[in-house]
Amino acid sequence: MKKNRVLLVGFIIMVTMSLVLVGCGGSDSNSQTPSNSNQEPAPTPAPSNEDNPAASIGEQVNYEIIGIDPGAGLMAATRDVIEQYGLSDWKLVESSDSAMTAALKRAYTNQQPIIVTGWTPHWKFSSFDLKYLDDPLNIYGGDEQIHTLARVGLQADHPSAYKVLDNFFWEPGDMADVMVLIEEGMNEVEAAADWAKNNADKVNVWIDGVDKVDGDKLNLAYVAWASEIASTNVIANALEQVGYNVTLQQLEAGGMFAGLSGGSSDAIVAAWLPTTHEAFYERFQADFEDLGPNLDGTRIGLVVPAYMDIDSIEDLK
Ligand code: PBE
Repeated sequence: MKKNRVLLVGFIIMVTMSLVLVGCGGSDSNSQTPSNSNQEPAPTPAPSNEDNPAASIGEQVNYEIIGIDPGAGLMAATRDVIEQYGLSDWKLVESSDSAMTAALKRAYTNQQPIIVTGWTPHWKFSSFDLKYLDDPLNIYGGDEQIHTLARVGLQADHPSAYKVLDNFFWEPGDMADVMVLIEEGMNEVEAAADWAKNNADKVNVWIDGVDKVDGDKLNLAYVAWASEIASTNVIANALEQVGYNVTLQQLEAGGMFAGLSGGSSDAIVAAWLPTTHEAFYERFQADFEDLGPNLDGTRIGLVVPAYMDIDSIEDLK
């Protein structure tokens, strides 16, 4: 009995001590809590806005750049920008021209920060006060031109179409006017017809002296970018004035070039050069004829509302 009692006492002492130890441990790990209980939850060591406005812009926009369709040259250039400027925290969100501009419109209406992949000509610059971020590494390239490309053999098969396409040239402001009509709700075919009617002097320069045809079929490929929707519908209108029966085929950027080189489309008026579509141009060069620029003075880059306190891609770091 005595031995058992000693064991029991010993056992009780052991249990008590271990409880005390656990209690100490518990109170130890909690010992910071009382003195901290009036403070905010652990702050992320974020630099203050004054010291580092760029970090704060990253946080404000969730380190997201709102992009467009993944095949666009602008997207390839932006992936390059993220790499070359060391923006590994940043994500390029794939969407489309219409989804990107919808996000831009929403942010702009609420005066919220947003960074998008943008280009000129585009109606968004008519509707919103926007600015390009400086690109000191010049990855987006400077001013560009939009070229008209025809499939090999178009001149022999459809000489009148070839002539009109070769003559096609207009100004960024013309293209923007068509884009604005469409953005304001006009159907794209009607917007092109409206512009062509009000700018008959310009259209006549492309079609005057070209032999008429009688419903010959032509296929033009384009991508669903506001700028290319405008230009492709306008040149289609001009070709229809000469008598062509024109079908427009909407494709991805790569498909547009591939279709041209495979001969399934007759022409495109949507090749942004020398930078944006350089890779496509080089890949398919043997299979199309470059009819030269139809527009001068385009630009691509990162675009933000003018109210944002940021000026350069370097500030995103
Ligand atoms: N864009 C509009 C195209 C060319 C025309 C700038 C979105 C691109 O990035 O491929």
